[in-house]
Amino acid sequence: GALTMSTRLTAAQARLLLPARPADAHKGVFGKVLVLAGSINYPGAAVLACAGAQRVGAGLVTLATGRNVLALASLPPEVTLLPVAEGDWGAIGPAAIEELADDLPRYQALLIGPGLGQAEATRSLVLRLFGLDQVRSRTRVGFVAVGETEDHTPPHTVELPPTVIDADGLNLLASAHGWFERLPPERCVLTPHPGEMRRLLGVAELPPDVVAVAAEAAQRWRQTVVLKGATTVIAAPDGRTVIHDGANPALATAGAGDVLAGAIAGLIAQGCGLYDAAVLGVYLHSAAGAKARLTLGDAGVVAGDLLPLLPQAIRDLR
Ligand code: NPW
Ligand code: AMP
Ligand code: MG
Repeated sequence: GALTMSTRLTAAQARLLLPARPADAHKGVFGKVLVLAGSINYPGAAVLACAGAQRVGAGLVTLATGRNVLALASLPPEVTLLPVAEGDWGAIGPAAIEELADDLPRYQALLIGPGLGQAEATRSLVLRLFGLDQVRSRTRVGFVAVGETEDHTPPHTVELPPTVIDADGLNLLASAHGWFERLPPERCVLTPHPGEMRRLLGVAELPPDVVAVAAEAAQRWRQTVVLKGATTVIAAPDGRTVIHDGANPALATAGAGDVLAGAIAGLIAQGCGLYDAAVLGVYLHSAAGAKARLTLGDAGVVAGDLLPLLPQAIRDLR
């Protein structure tokens, strides 16, 4: 179908967004990322997201996840750990908010969602982080307030750093009525694939004009939106949009989105604005995918193959 007019993402545009890399800098200059991700079912998504942030140049990446998930995840040794309390079946639960809240101000970027799962305990934590624990559920029968059923601890107000929300972070948000009214405005990047976008919008099917879908959502939600696919649209709350046409079957593989979410968070930690980080992250991720396709081919590339290619994509852009 026809798409609303939008500019196409170019290398020249992406180049202008690269964060500076002063030779005499120390790691603190390049920012700290906290990744809240992973579950017993999906430890790998947390690993890929952390590595994505490292490989675009973040100074330090910390993974916050359940203690048992840590045992399953084969993390790069450079990733530091914030083990948090687990509820049933290893799901991260609301008790983790105490452990997280104390630590959050140290980070320049937060990523919530890759592989988190959708356990009730994790839902309770994520909604509480966004101050949504007192609103009504949109999916459950009878519209029961979340806080009424799960626990009776008082609501928390947590100051979040600039935050990338992906995967189950999006699915859990979508389960709360009026979720976008509670997010701090212009503070988040949402990175849905079409399935997650349907859940956020509460629709069975997306209209074919993905540019309009992303642009309207970004303005209504007052957040940066990355609507992913063979064609990816990045939209800002102020109405800016850019399309990236990077159709590449090598990228149609599990975990590719987890790497992208980490990369965007890693760029935010280095001082990129939210929209700029989203645009540059999509560009670098796609460039790494193109390199993987050149060297390995159309089939059999795995998301982990993208990781060492991200630094090369940055080098090529300079
Ligand atoms: P359909 O088939 O069209 O109705 P889910 P997930 C749709 C983690 N992972 N175009 C499509 O729906 C993630 O981080 C962990 C059109 C499809 O069936 C999450 O936390 C990994 N439709 C969790 O798993 C590696 C599209 O969405 C449905 C579309 C679940 O995430 C894998 C699938 O989406 C994964 O990243 C497109 N381009 N893309 C690990 N190794 O630990 C998707 N859809 O149900 O949200 O499941 O994306 O796999
Ligand atoms: P996710 O579905 O969350 O794992 O995200 C998949 C990532 O891979 C997104 O960044 C998509 O844009 C990208 N991707 C998936 N399939 C393709 C494709 N055929 N061409 C280009 N990019 C793709
Ligand atoms: Mg995903």
